[in-house]
Amino acid sequence: MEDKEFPHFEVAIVGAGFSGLGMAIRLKKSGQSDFVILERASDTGGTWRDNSYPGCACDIQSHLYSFSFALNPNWSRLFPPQPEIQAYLRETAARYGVLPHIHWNCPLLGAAWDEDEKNWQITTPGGLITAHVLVLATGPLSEPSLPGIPGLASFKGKLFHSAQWDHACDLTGKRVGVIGTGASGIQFVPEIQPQAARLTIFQRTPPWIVPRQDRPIPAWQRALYKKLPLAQRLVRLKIYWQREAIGAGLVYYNPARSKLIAQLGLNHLKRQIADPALRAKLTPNYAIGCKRILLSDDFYPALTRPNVEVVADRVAAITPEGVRLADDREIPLDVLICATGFHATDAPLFTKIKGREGRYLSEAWGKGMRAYLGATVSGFPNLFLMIGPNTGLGHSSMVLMIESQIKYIFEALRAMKKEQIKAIDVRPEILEHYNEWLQERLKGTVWNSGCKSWYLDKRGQNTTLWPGFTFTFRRLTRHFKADAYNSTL
Ligand code: NA7
Repeated sequence: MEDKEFPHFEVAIVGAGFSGLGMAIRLKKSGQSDFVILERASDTGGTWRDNSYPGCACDIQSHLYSFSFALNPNWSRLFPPQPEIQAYLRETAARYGVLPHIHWNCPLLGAAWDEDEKNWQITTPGGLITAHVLVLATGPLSEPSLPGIPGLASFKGKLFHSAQWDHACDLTGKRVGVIGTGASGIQFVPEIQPQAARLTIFQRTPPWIVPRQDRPIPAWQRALYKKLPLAQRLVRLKIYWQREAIGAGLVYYNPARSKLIAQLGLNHLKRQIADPALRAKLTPNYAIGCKRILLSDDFYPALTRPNVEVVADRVAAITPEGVRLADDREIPLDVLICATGFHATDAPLFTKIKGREGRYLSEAWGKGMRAYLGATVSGFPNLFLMIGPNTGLGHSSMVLMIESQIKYIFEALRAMKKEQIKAIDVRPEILEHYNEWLQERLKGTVWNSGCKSWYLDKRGQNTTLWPGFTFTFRRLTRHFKADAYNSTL
């Protein structure tokens, strides 16, 4: 196949969320314009576009949840609400001139490595394009996961996932069911509770919840940050180190210390829930931090309202009328909302990326996701992943990890250009060794302390989180490690 028949780009980035836009901005800032962004939707923002449920906000403080090169003095609250994050991303993309590079409504349907041409052949609804380098900036929280409960499809009422919120669905006076009490569920429950006639929360595992203590950022502070950006940088730095300190507690798991920290959550629960039976239902029985620690001041109070019931019994089936519990109790519903998370370790996209010798990413990851520095996979030349395996954080802003990856990928591209390298492919033994090191380090962390969470794949392997500080990852990714790769000139 002659690639000159098709539009060709030096770099194709898939996804216009935080990481894809950040990568594109880096290229643009260096004067490069031979790149395209393939975006499946019609707006920027990625997960911050899709998750538009009521009350959606980030649980990392605003000042740390932005690019280091584009601080935003206008954040209205300590924790940024979803519409502000989305607006920030849109404005930043526009400011740096990357919007014209975006092909909208253009999902990647498939990508195959062409060994002869040393290119990626990328199939889109608009036809084939080729790119020397493919960057998957699709994020781990982009494919909503519906629960595999029998009968889900038979439900006759309205059913939707929290990441695909049906804003046309008026919940006023309705019998509403919510499956899931993770980060998403606990944010929208207090928002919809006043509207619903009855609200039933189906909880499988109680989360650890600690006070959120969110508040508006006063106008004078915003004015100060605008006038004196250094002031905002100092606040950011303070938050950064506070969060790294929390990270130490998660990475170096110590059961005795963990029990002390858990007291924060138990006190919060005790303060907000007076009913001992409800409190017992909501008390977690695993180490704090093993699943993501949630921040909320209004979830527990919402559960005490007369129109709310927390059901901790197992859901046996979904029926056309509602939910049937394991003890045969039927709960009739008009609306069922699944706040059941994402395909973080088994995204359908993995079955669409075909590397050397016709091997799909899903096959290469048959025993679990792995990528050198979360970015490169053996047998997939010139492919870079952003927020790839084991780059997630349990304690701080993902933007920090994204910026480290941007730097690494940018350095790689620069080295390839300088040395006139056509293809780089991470050496299998390097990837193997790196992954062994990661898994060894993860053994001592709270995430591997015995609970089930989305951080673990179906084999129970932690393939999502970075077992350390953000500055360690930054140090490791500061320079492109050419020696770790087989290069084709
Ligand atoms: P999460 O954190 O993955 O939470 C999903 C919730 O849904 C959690 O309470 C799950 O219970 C529950 N769940 C999932 N599947 C089922 C089934 N089959 N039956 C009953 N309950 C189920 O997703 P979120 O969207 O809340 O948050 C995702 C991340 O986004 C979050 O961590 C932040 O980093 C941002 P479980 O605890 O597994 O028993």
